[in-house]
Amino acid sequence: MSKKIEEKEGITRRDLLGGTASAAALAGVGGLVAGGTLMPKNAMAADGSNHANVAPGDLDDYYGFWSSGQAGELRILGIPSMRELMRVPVFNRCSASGWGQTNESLKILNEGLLPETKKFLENRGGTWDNGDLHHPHMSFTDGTYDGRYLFMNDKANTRVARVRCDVMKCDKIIEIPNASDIHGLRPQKYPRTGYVFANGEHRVPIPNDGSILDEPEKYHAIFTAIDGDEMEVKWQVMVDGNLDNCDADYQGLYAFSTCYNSEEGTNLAEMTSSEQDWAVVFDIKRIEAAVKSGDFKTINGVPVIDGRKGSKYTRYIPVSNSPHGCNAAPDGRHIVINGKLSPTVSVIDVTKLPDLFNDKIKPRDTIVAEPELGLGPLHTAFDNKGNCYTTLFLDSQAVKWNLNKAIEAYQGKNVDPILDKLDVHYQPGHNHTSMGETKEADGKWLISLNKFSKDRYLNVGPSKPENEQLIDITGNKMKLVHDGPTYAEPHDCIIVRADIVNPRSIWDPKDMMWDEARQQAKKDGFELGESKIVRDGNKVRIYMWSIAPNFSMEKFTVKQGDEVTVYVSNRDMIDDLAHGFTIANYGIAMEIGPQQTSSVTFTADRPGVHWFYCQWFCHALHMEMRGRMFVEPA
Ligand code: K7E
Ligand code: CUA
Repeated sequence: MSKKIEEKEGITRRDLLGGTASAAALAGVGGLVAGGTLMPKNAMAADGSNHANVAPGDLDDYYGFWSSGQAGELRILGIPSMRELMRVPVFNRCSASGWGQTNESLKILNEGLLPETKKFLENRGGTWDNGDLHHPHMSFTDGTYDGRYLFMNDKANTRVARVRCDVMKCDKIIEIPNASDIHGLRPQKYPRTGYVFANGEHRVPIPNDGSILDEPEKYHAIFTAIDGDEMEVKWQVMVDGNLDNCDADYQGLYAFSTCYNSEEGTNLAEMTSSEQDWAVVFDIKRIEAAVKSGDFKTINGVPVIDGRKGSKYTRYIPVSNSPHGCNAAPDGRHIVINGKLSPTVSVIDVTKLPDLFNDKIKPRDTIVAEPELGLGPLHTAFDNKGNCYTTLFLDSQAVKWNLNKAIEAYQGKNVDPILDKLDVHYQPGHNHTSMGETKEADGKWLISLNKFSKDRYLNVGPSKPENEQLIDITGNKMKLVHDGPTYAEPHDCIIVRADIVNPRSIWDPKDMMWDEARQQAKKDGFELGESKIVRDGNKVRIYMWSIAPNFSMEKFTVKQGDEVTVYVSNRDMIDDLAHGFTIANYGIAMEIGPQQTSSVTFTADRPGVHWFYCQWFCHALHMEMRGRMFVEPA
């Protein structure tokens, strides 16, 4: 702890705030409260060590954006409190918000699917309702987060999604053609996003039409560049081996992917048989030139460039068997490739890549450090002092090491790059530091996302939560300050300074999210937000509004067999005043945030009286906020 901070130690946060939570008062202490450099006395654990207490009413310093793995959603946490703030449905079906049922969400979920997938889903409800979300990353401008979008992958159904940071809702999902099972995903850091790079992990035959099984040489892995503004695939590169994780440099010139299974095997023994796999480097400028000059094959409407060995568009840098994480250091120069089956990480120097692509040096000449860190290195995070933090899956540890010392050791100097090791509980996968994947890495907090919690919590049965640990990295030694259980299975997260993220509090009633509803109302002769019933053959459109605690209709009548669309426009303008619309015994439920319009379409095939009610608590008379749908028997 620095002297300056010790001088401040006698002051509690409550003293500073005069008993109320106020951002202005916090700003008045020169930011010392932020990020754990000054821990107020009332936030001290019994043993005197820091813990990451954020008092009731106080706001966190960072947003954490969390994946949820096979749960399919994005989660938002406050850091350092680790309070879960929100769940944003993306690839999952959400009962609370109606995601996967409202017309607005179904449009987003379905319009970006490939024709053959749409066909496949025809007899399966028409939409995917599962996904495997591993890697959430924010859009960048000039090497740091810009607060526009979050991008994320779906490993289960080969998709990439985007979440708008102004409302924290998913607005685009696309299925990636030619690739199979999108895993690694990173946005371009410079000059901006720009591209979103996505790895197709599993190798499949192209075309995958059932004519090929046991001819692995006809299987391919595909690296994809998506335009993050348009959410369109711009180009793809076919590579040898498979693709695992990826990252981009800080110059906008290269992208990197780890490859396990350079053997191109189809079973475990084959996939791990050779001593070395590789990292693939993609030369973005050369690839863009190839797209312009036509040096590609169009497959399923996308330019696919041949980046297999010997291609001028890629280079393969040999590293030890089965590397996993791929992390660009905030120094803008080094890329850390994490060994997984090897106890080492390999550090690539991006300034050597032009020579590599011009064949002046050998692939291994780009490696400038290869420290041995411990067993099972999976992912690496960074602070602002040239230090790296790597998860050791098998050792159940976080290891802190110095990049420059590792480079010196590789040059033959007798220095030990390892600075500290900390036990984590247990088996960490990803880790992440505050702002650590940007040039504004600030060295305050490290999160270790541990795959097992075992004995850390009350036993909840054979299914146990994962355990995510918050580690203070402001000192020389890492200090564990918080355990946080999470449900299946956050692979990855990012920690973003709160000032970068500025969502709206209520919707813009003109938002494009429900533009189809707006256009339909116009066709029906009025403005969305009015209360009307429109019959159009056997199609009935019910337009209603809600203002707490009322729906604009106490009842409406349709005929059995009608196709009914209910549009609800929430006309409340009050912060946090969401309504819901549930039709009992019809399986219908959706959320309508302040100034939002949501709609749902269903067949009224059950006659009788069906209460509809508001299921988001909104008013003292919330229970009374209801009405009847009467379905006349045919
Ligand atoms: Cu779990 Cu990033 Cu999918 Cu490593 S990946 S752990
Ligand atoms: Cu409206 Cu509850």
